[in-house]
Amino acid sequence: MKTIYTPLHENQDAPYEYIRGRQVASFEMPRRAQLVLDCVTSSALGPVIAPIAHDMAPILRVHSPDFVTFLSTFWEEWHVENGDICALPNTWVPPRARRLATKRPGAELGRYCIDMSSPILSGTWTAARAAVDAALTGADMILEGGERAIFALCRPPGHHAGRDYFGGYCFLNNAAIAAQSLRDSGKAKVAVLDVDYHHGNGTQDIFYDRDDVLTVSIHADPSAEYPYYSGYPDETGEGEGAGFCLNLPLPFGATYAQYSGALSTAVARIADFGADALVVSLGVDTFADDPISHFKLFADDYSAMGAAIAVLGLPTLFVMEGGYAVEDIGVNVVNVLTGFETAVV
Ligand code: Q9C
Ligand code: ZN
Repeated sequence: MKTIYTPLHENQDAPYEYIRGRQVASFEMPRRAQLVLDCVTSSALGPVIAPIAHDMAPILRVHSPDFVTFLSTFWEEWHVENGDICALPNTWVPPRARRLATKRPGAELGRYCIDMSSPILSGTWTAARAAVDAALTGADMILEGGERAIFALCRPPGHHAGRDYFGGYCFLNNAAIAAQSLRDSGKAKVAVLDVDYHHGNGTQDIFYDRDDVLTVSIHADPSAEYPYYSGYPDETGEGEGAGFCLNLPLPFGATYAQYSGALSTAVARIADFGADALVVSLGVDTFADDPISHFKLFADDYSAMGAAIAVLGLPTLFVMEGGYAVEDIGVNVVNVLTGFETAVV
């Protein structure tokens, strides 16, 4: 399996985030992707390839023009007012606000940002664009190269970013943009399987009214865990998309014994859907030692996870999402990918 990687992700290097009112060192950091790369390189997985630059068109198939304009121009305006300090909102749009447009970049932040874990820095746009390029290059290789599976080693992650908002360390939704690109290039039905510990709220939101992209997410019960306001089993899609969204929340403390049951349900739904291609939002923050999460998966469980996904027999694009036990995420990610490859018949 080929891995798509570029060091441009290092341009997103957040100095801090806020958890329970306290400023703490950011859990989402460049070293994450560097260590995953090291494990890929020292494994027998396959070659590492640089992404090909894509234009804005595939991004605008998923994100709104005003949001994309904001993300791509914001730093310049903020920097004039505030210098090199990273940008976090201190004001959010209240319910029933009568006016959205303002003259201040700080106020614009509160319109598009959903939390305080995702500061915008001078390099954020460069890094977010590079992550999209990695995911799109992977999608291209599946379409044109006839590859069975590709690993897009993306950073910053993407699954919390919606059509017109960012947060949860995510700016552009790499997996959703890749899924849409697969659709636009001829795959009639695409499934997104999100195994990150957190609900893939952005991906769900983007495809919620669509019957051509099935979204399935296995995650911590959102009544107790970020992103809180979505990820419940009664969210099943709307309009044309009714029945094409599946949420499988699990309680804190879930082990692979519980997780594998949800994964079987997810795989069965994707098979029943008749997907022509699969995008896996691959977070390994389900790991027992993850510093911000509460599941209990271990290294070997990730091999089993990869094998369970391979059973679908689909062209599969793995897109890196979360995972914050930095020293362990490389092994866990490579175990998923190797488990997948070993199981392929
Ligand atoms: N105690 C990803 O894994 N902070 N994002 C939550 C709750 C945001 C995680 C704090 C976590 C975002 C891609
Ligand atoms: Zn996560």
